Amino acid sequence: MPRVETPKMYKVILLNDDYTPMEFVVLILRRFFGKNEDEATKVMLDVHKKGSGVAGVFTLEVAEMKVMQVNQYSQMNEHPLKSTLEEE
Ligand code: TYC
Repeated sequence: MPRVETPKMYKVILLNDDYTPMEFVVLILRRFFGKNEDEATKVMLDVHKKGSGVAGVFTLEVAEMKVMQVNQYSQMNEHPLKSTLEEE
């Protein structure tokens, strides 16, 4: 058992839907997850094809904030895009 506990990490999962424009998902990945255009496009297409995908991995507080930001920003722009948390 290590003496210093490493914090549990959480995946922020993006969910696919039929209506959110691809460019908007790319924008989300750049704005909130620090991805460049190429990385963001790759993750977006992965989600589009497989139904869900990992936008990033964070400690609980940070992951919760990212999920809120994604869901709020999508709602504000009237897109159904949703994200959720999953323990790593
Ligand atoms: N499926 C969407 C489309 O065809 C694009 C999309 C990708 C939406 C990823 C959400 O998390 C998502 N416009």
